[in-house]
Formats: sequence, C-alpha cells, structure tokens
Amino acid sequence: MTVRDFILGNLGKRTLHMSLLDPDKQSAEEAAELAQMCKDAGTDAIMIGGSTGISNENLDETAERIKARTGLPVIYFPAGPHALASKADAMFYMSLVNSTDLKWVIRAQAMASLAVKKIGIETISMGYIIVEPGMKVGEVGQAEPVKRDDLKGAMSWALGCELMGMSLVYLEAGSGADRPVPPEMISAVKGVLSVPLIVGGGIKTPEAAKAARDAGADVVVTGTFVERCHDPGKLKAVIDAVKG
Ligand code: 1GP
Repeated sequence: MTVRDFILGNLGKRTLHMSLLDPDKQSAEEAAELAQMCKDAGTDAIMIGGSTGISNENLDETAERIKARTGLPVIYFPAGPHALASKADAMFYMSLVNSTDLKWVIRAQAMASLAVKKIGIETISMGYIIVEPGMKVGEVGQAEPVKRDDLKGAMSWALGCELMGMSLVYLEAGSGADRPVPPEMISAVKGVLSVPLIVGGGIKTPEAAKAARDAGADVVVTGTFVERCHDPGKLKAVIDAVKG
C-alpha cells in the first residue's frame, strides 16, 4: 500500500498522528529510539525533516534506522531541494503557497523533480499554508502568514490548493509556535475541503491535540513535543487525544 493510500484510507474514519523528527538534532540511532517510543504511544507514521543541517546521508541513515526499528511508514518532509531522502517510503512534494518567493512555490520543486523521479520515491503533492505566528519556516520561506482571524483567507488558500490538484493540505503555525492553528480555522478549512487536512505547529498538550481533532484535522503532527518529551505517559496522552 502506498503512503497516500494509507492516509486516504483513514479519511473520515479516524484522525492520524504523525511524529516529526529532525535528523540534525540526534543520531540516527537516537531517532530510531524516539520513533519506537512514539510507536509504543500509538503514532501512525514518522515524518523526518528540518530546516538546517539536513544532508542525504543523515536523512537516509535516519530513515533506514527508523524503518528497521519500528516498521512505521517514514515520510520525508523537505525544507528545500538541497537534500533528498531516498530511503524514506514517501515524500511530501509540497508548495509553500503563501510564500512571496517563487522559489518556495514552484521553482525548488522543478529543480528537484528529475532527481526525485530518478530515485523513484513515492511523492504526495501537498499545499503548505503558513498561519501566524509562522516561526522559522515562515521567515525562511518568506511567507505572508495567514492572520489567525482570517478564516476566509485560510479557506481560500486551502481550496485553491485542492482545485490545483494537490492531494493534501497542511496548515502550519510553525515549529515551536506558542499558539497552534486556531480550531475555528481548522473547522472552516475542513468545511470546504475534500482532501485530507494536516495540522501542525505548537501542539504539545492533550487539550490542543483534542481541539485540532475535534475541529476536523485528519492528521495532527507533533515535532518539538515528541523530541522533548521523555515521559511515555505524557506522550501517550497527547497521541490518544489525537486518535480519540
Ligand atoms: C512543524 O508542524 C510541525 O513543521 C510541528 O511543529 O515542532 O511545534 O510540533 P512542532
């Protein structure tokens, strides 16, 4: 089964939890240990990626170790065309649609396309929308973040992505955000979308995880929390809140 089919197969049935690990923040072996802890707590898939310090080598080693240790799907979440995770099961082929720089909208994707085809990795097209505060990815990606009360703006961006043929839409408040995407924005966007909606950035409590799920997120991503939480009970509480 492809990773895309796995995500689509759960659409409307249950909310998935994905754990995001940054290969630059720990060794591949430590990443595999963390991934196992996430698996034991019920996570559905591991995303790997980070804004700095990413290379083909650390991506591949991390993907291989995680797969060997956990058997979970590993999805590459790229920050640019400079590195490729050939050992991951799939990659999000994403466009940062509300960037002011064409590089992040389509140029990087064009630049990487022939290499991606050559390695033969499954690609899943995704519209990536930055919401305030946006954090580092908002800055580096030169985004004009959607304002937190601009529900119509978020709906327009998301539906535009779907109508352009993107398989998934991701609402991103930014890694380490002090406020996750507002639940009312998630519901508003979900109300106009037919493709799966992914939500991430700043989710670190069972309450925030439940709010995203109740609002209609199909996939909830947690990164900073899973990397910093060394308590399996707390990890399980957040993942349980996503999965219901
Ligand atoms: C970042 O949405 C993800 O791309 C996860 O964010 O690190 O805040 O969980 P956090």
